[in-house]
Amino acid sequence: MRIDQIQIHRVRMPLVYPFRTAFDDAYAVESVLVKLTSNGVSGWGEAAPWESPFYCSEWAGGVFLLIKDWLGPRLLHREIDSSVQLQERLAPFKGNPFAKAGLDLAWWDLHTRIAGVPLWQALGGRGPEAEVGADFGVMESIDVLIETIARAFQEGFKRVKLKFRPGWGLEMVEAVRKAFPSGVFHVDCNSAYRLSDLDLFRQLDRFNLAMIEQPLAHDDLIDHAKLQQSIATPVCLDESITSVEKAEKAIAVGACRWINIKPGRVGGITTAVKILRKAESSGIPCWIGGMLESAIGASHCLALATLPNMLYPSDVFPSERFYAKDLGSPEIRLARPSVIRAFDGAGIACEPDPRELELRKVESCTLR
Ligand code: OSB
Ligand code: MG
Repeated sequence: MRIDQIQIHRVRMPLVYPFRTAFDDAYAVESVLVKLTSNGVSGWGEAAPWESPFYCSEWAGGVFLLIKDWLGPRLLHREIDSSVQLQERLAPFKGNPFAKAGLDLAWWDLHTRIAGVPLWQALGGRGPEAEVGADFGVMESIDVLIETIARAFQEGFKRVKLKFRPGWGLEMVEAVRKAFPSGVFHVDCNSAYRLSDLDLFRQLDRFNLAMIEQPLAHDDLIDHAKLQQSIATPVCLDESITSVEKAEKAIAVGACRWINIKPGRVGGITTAVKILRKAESSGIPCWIGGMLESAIGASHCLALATLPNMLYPSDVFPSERFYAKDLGSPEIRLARPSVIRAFDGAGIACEPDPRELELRKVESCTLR
């Protein structure tokens, strides 16, 4: 298909409550929406690296500029008939997986809309539904956290992810495990620790966590491999897996026993699927992570979450958990406890709500 037009919007979406992690206390999520148009049909993508380079080295303002000045012009007025071709055209630009993913996701939505099939089906999903988990950031107190977790288990969530950072660490996990002796939990450290904290992770072993997500530096593989050799709890990599090559190396050196795949962080759906296949053939299970995307990016995540070898509930959430009104329409809702169902229709079957987009837009541009 020939890419006739590329529209880019940087948006700022206020959260209903602050999301506190090891890298930031966030009150809003910044994200970049990308619309590719071919022959009058459009597809949408989303890149949500957030407002500042705290999670990774990219940020929404930079992603906007990069797509506008460099990546977009490489695709505009060209025949891009496969996602492999799209990735090849973007390959000369080093790194910047979120920016590339914005375009890759939009291409997949466009391609599957033209083909008239749902994205999950085109990718080889098991069905339109995927299991999702609950996820809680740092809270006012451990008591509040425990009440919140109790509610999540009552609502039927099968696993709970806990943010873990200095001051909200071992003691918190100990209290949670005591309150819920058989609950499935894992912690996400968002790269706040170093190998010199090995003793802390050895102590975590007694709490029978499903995994420890990204304990060490955001770009490290070697120390994670050393850590994994020294503890029983599986290590799951998030930040460190930024490409197919990084995933291959992580697996080769034994840096993890799980991989959290975020289509944004790995450069798109095309690369996410490759990582998933490589992991599967190496006996490494995966699950889908999230960046608090709007329903648009969340729909792409959900489509990936329906694939085989996704063996842990995903971080895809009902819109209302984070947003008073989702920028994407329709909004994401639970189909039943712990399960979200992809929207019926071709592609992701989700688009920005025009009024909401107008309200949340920070800057926009159209390449034609
Ligand atoms: O590390 O997985 C992460 C949100 C923003 C940036 C990074 C991360 C997260 C989450 C939230 O953990 C996942 C979610 O609740 O969707
Ligand atoms: Mg994470």
